[in-house]
Amino acid sequence: MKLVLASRNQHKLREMQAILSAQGIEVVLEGELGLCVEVEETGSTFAENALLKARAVMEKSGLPAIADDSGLCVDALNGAPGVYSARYGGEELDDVQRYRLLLEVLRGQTNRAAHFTSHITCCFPNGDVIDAEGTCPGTIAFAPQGTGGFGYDPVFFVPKLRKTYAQLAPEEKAAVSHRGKALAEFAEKLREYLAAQR
Ligand code: ITT
Repeated sequence: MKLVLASRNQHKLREMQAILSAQGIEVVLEGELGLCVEVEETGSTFAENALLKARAVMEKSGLPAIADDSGLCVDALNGAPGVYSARYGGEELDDVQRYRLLLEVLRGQTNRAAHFTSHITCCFPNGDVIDAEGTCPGTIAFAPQGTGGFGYDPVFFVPKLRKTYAQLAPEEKAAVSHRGKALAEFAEKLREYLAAQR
């Protein structure tokens, strides 16, 4: 089965492909189909934004579309940046500037607890929707470590592995990450959904 990913984020595509291809699911970016759907992420939750993205691309392509809305929630910041993680500090910042800003804002803060959340939504042309969500607890490191991944990976420390996301190999990240957990739940629900249609 082929799913169109409602995203421009190549890193998300790679993480999704690595997990879903093992289930026989092909994921292609909307851009590969010549689509560039502008979606205003106006929701106040990851679930609302994932639905907005997946529905818009499903309607435009006429194909089943999947979206991930995700972000980093920091306890000492009352859950911020949360759904604003991609825009934290302003649209003009790059990933490195964004995590440096976070480190600066948390300077002197001893409560470093945080978690990542990923909400996955898949919309089908017949109106059916499958949802899944995963979280990963961690802490915000005092300095960046590692070069892998994207976004806040160098500053998100996973205590049980004693490494940041950016220090993990892709398959290690997938085994513990918010997106890995959400995609595992999604793959299971999709299997059940497809089996029920036979
Ligand atoms: P699309 O909306 O086009 O899919 P996006 O990057 O804008 O791409 P989101 O709106 O879901 O995606 O924002 C999620 C942001 O949260 C992302 O840009 C990163 O800054 C951060 N993020 C999410 N998952 C992450 C991960 O696994 N590692 C590091 N940062 C992550």
